[in-house]
Amino acid sequence: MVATDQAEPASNRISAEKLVTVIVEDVNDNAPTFTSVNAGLLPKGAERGHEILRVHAADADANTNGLVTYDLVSGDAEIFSLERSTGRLTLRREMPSADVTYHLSVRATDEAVHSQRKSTGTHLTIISVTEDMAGPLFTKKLYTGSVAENEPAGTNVLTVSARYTGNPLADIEYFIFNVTANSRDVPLLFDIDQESGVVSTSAVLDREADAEEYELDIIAVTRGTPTPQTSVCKVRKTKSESASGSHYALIHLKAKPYRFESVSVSLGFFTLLSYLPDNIRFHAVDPDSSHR
Ligand SMILES: [Ca+2]
Ligand SMILES: [Ca+2]
Repeated sequence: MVATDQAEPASNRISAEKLVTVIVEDVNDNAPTFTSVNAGLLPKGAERGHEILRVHAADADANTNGLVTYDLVSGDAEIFSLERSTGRLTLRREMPSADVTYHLSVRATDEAVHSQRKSTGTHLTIISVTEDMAGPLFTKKLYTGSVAENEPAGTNVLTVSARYTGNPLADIEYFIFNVTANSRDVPLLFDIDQESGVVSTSAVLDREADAEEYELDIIAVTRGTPTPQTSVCKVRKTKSESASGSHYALIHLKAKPYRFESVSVSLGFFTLLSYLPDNIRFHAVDPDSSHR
């Protein structure tokens, strides 16, 4: 820093120099943002301590301003335990029967000084599943959708749809309960509309930064019927490149032959699930890559 007097003429001015160190302190201007799925499966007979899912929220601030902890705000705290620092949601006690769907509210809060603390809430649906029933079918064995790379979050990719022949009018709801890339859990990059089954992006898909392959597991839950089922969709995003420079990525969703597992939900909101592991698959083709 230099201070100069305003003497005239300017050649008579005298100045003094001082070295000043400026410390920029982080302001807590970001609230945590959830990046984990908002549905989990609870298998019949799950034991005490069983991990259902891990909630995770990102916070872009530095140090304690970006350090996130988790709380279970409402919903059966006597059954579920949410580990404050890790976000692990586990069972507090053994679950002999699988007949309920639970709705939980959780909150992520950063560790900024109390007056500047920011938090975000989300809802979780925990769906009990067993392996002794069959249920509805997805309406197609092959779903195909496309989304351009760098499209904004919220771009529709495709729609999944299941019907229960026992009650074709039954309402079915859809949840994403698992997202993996190369067999590892990754942040949720897709949303599903609970009622319409429309799968959309929840972030900008960037081929260069993202994994080559994603798998997305979707469960369908039917209301108002006694027979439950579940279903799984696989998202696969593969690299390829073209000289066209058109920056376009296609995502195809493919269904494998159905394999039923699961499920009974007799109490609570939902009464029917359908479960089709390895059922559906996305392929993404990016003309930025040279080969298909
Ligand atoms: Ca923060
Ligand atoms: Ca900040």
